[in-house]
Order: sequence, then C-alpha cells, then structure tokens
Amino acid sequence: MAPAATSSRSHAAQDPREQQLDVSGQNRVAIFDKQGGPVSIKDVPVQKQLKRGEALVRVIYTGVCHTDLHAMLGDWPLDNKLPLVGGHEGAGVVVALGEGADQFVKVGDRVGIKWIATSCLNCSFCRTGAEPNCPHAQCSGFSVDGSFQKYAVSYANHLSIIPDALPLDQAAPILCAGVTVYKALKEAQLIPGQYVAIPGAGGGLGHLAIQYAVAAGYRVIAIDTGADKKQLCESLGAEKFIDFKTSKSLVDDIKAATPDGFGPQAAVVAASGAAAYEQALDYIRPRGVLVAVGLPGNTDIRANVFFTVFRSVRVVGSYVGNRQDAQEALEIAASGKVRTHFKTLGLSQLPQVYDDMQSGKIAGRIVLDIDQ
Ligand code: 8ID
Ligand code: ZN
Repeated sequence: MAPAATSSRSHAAQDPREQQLDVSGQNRVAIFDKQGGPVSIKDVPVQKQLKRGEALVRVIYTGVCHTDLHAMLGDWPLDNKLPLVGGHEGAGVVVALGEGADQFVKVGDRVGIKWIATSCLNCSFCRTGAEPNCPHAQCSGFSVDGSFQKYAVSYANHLSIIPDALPLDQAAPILCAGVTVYKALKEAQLIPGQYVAIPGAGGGLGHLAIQYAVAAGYRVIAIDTGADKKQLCESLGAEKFIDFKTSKSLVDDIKAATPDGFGPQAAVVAASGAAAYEQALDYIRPRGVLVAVGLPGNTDIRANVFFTVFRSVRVVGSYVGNRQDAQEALEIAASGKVRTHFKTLGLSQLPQVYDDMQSGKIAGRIVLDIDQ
C-alpha cells in the first residue's frame, strides 16, 4: 500500500453530513459472526429504542486499530461478544439520546466513541481516574458493538467531545491510538530532554507517540521497519530511526543513539508483535522504565531478577486513558501539535485493511469513511 497522505487541513472544514441529524434509512455495519471472520458489510435496521444513558451516534469516520484485528482473529486471552461490530475510533455526531443522557452530551454534538464505552463512575477505580480498570467497564467493538457502523448505540457518559477545530477524520485515530500513547508517555514520567525509544513507531499508535513525545520536549528514537515508516517517523520529529529487521544489534544501536551511550530513559512499546518486548529491558538505561502498550497475545515480558534490581528498572502496563486523557489528547491534536497521518478508505474495504495491517504494510493509520 502507498504511504498515507497527511491531511493538509488545519481547520475543520465541516463535513456536510455533520448537519444531517435525522435518522434516515438503514444502518450499515461491518460485522463478523465467528473469530477469524469473514467480515461482511450488511444493511440492518437502526436501533432507535435507547435505554437510560445511551446515545445514538451517526458515525462518519472511524479509525482501524490493531486491537480490532486482534479481536477479529481472537488472539487475546479474553472473549469478545459475537456476532461483533468492531471499531473504537469512531467520530460523528449525536442524533438521539436516551433518558438522562443529556447531562453529558446534546443532539448535534461532534463526539468520539473510544475503547472504554462506559464505566460505573462510582467505584474506587473510576473515582480516582482509573476508568479503564473499572470492573464494570464495557469496551466498544469488543464487549459491545463499536464504530464500524453508521448508527452506533453508545453511552453518553464516556463520549468524548471533539473540538471544533479538529476535522472528524483527523480526530478518529486520537480516540484510541492518540489517547493511549499520550497516557503511556505520562506513565513514563519523563522530563524534557530525556530520551524515549518507541518500538512500533511507524504504526497507528507509534506515529502519534512520536508527536506527543516531541510536543512534551522528549527526544525520540523510533524503531520500526521499511523506507515508508522511516520517512514518516523522521518527518514527525524522531531524531533516529532504527530498522529492527536490518539492525545487527538493536541493543547497541539504541544505546548508541543517546549521547552517553547508556540508552533511553524509557521505552514505550507500541508494537503489536511479541519480539518488540524481547530486548527493551536490555536497552533502557539503569533506572529506566519499560511502558507496555502493544498487546501481542500470549506473550510474557521476561525480566531477570538480578538485573532488574542491579539496573533498578521498572515495568508498567498502560491501558488506554480516562475521559480527561482523551479530552486532552484531542485538544492537543486540535492545536495542530499532533496530526494523524492517515489514508481514507471505505468501510467496505475493512477486510483488505486487516490483511494489510497483518502484513505490516500500513504506515500511520487507515481511516474509514462509513458511507463508502
Ligand atoms: O491500551 C493499550 N495498551 C492499547 C490501546 C490500543 C492498541 C494497546 N493497543 C495495542 C494493539 O492491540 C496492538 O497490539 O497496540 C498494538 C499496536 O497497535 P497499532 O498501532 O494499531 O498497530 P499497527 O498500526 O499495526 O502498528 C504496529 C507497528 O509495530 C511494528 C509494525 O511494523 C507496525 O508499524 N512492529 C512489529 I509488528 N514488530 C516490531 C518490532 N519487533 C515493530 N516495531 C519494532 N520492533
Ligand atoms: Zn485501539
């Protein structure tokens, strides 16, 4: 696949579909019945009966995250709903509300559907801002149907408000990829001037991680493979690109990219493959942190106890972000400091997108136009 074009728009040229608040015609969904697919595109009736707290969102654009591919393939140790409409980077407008939902959003609001579809807002996790860890959380495109459909029923309490200055296609990938890496960089607890290595830097999460890191004043060592991803990572501000397929010693090359040769203060692992975790604890510097973000199924992080102590390194897991993280990530994107690099395809091309994602051909993100 050709490298994606970066949108040149700096202000939201509003999509005329954002004004169409009547619910007309059928719902259009991309759905699969069993793990491994096939994914088919179908017309089905729109669900117009909304329960308390629910919102009907007219999705216009949706990003495709590697998580959607994991869910379709069933390679995680968790069961998803079946049949399933995937997708959790949905951007559109609210067209109807269930009882009580108007305390969160209004009809006509430009909103985003993110991975955490809802949470109880009342447990000790929610009360302390750890909404993704809520035991009652529901996940869009996994435990409930997601954004690969024209009319998605979601929960008003977790919809994100998309800033006016941000076009919906630019916004969509921020709703998972953007917020996830923004939060993961917070978990790294770096200060400006410090180095972060980003395995998976040329992918959906990674290319946004480079930009949030640069915006925070961190220095980025990008790790991925191929000329397209190298060019993308360097254009976004990575100071060094290391190709994991051609490097003779990843550990030596990454350490050598820092001035004193001790390696970066953090690795934010945003790759979907298990190999990206193998050497991260060896190339971060003493007192450094490995932030686990990428989710290869059935993979362990192997940490030698002696060297974990002797080098005083930390390992932390980082799981999307809360409602405030999502809002901040969107607002930074609206300011122009972070721009999604994407190619737009139609919802009907989702099976091809999954094939290309599996073979590592996508630099940046694919955003689907729901009506195509
Ligand atoms: O909350 C979370 N922790 C969270 C949220 C969203 C997504 C976690 N994820 C997970 C996804 O489920 C997936 O496992 O993050 C991973 C990356 O998602 P993505 O960015 O949507 O995937 P992508 O666009 O396919 O990019 C992956 C990149 O990793 C590179 C590939 O070349 C690709 O550019 N990569 C691989 I595969 N192996 C690598 C390696 N060994 C590698 N890069 C460096 N070293
Ligand atoms: Zn995702």
